[in-house]
Amino acid sequence: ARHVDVIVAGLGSMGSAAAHQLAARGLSVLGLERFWPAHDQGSGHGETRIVRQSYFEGPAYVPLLRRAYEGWRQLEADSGRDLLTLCGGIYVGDPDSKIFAGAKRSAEAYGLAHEVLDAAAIRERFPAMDPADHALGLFEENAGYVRPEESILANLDLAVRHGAELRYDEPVRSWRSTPGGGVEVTTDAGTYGADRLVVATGAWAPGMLADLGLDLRVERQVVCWFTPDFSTVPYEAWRDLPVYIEETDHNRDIYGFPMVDGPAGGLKLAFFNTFQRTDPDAVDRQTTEAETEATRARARGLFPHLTGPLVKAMTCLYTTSPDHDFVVGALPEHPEVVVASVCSGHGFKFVPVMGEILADLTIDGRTAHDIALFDPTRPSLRLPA
Ligand code: PYC
Repeated sequence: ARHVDVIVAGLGSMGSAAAHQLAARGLSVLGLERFWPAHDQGSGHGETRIVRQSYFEGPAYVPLLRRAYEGWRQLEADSGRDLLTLCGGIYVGDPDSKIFAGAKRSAEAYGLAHEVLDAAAIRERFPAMDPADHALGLFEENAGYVRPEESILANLDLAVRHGAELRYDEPVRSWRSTPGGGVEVTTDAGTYGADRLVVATGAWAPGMLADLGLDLRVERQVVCWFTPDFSTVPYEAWRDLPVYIEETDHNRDIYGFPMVDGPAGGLKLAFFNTFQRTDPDAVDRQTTEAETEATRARARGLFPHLTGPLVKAMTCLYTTSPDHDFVVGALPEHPEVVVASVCSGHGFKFVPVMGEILADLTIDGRTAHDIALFDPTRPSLRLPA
């Protein structure tokens, strides 16, 4: 069988970055992708992804985010594409909410520039928004969004430019560790050998890792684009919004973006998580009116004038761990296999630094970045016996 230094399974958000970084460091790379470049079947589509640094999920992510921002600008320079727009971000909730208080904790721990706005100040600065009187917002100027499809294409182009071979429409059917310390990967087209395997198959990773007893879930999400009522709040107010996350009652957080594609493009927003477990091969990719109207009804708590027609809606998939932290690292049972694919719905903003980390782990078996939080051996990942 043909042999390469490293096979990257999955060429979406993380796999494209890994393939790029590994090829740039001189390894022979074979990338295998079940769909097409920058496809819309997984977790890397939908035109925009939030980037932010005052990270409510925990201060341990902040150093990685700082490095990721450098990486986004580097990727723009290397690829000649516009990827990152810093339009500001606001995280709204009660003073002791997970999202507001968590963002503040990270901002203070790392001295990140931020402002705390009360409800009246939020309304004044962002006239489309009408938060609850008791809510506070942490506004971070150094936040915004990236373009996911463009980012994936940038990494794929650069991977090829550095000599990677990328094969599409070729899902991995099986893999095994070989006695010599490498791996063998089988697809419908044949069997390939490699010294290392990077598993970046996103929603298909739990299936590839099914024997390892890890509690990994795939969840179906619904994302909507609505037309606001421009006669009450003018288009410019929607265009000039920051990215936003709002927490109100338990597990009904929403997030969204400014109108980035003109007045006809719609305001993109969604529930942060709909907690619908699914199978990536059997997921219902259609959305229903009940789902989109439930999203609108919740979002009108923050945007009362979001009353116009739905422009479009789509589904996407999260691959989630029980503690919602990522799973990144070599597998203890298979040290030649590096996993990169469980980002619990908040990974995209890390793409450039994740490419670096995956290349470090694959080549050196370790990285200077602190990824202790993502340890594949942590007890919270274990399925009950
Ligand atoms: O990471 O900001 C984020 C995010 C928003 C919705 C899902 N993830």
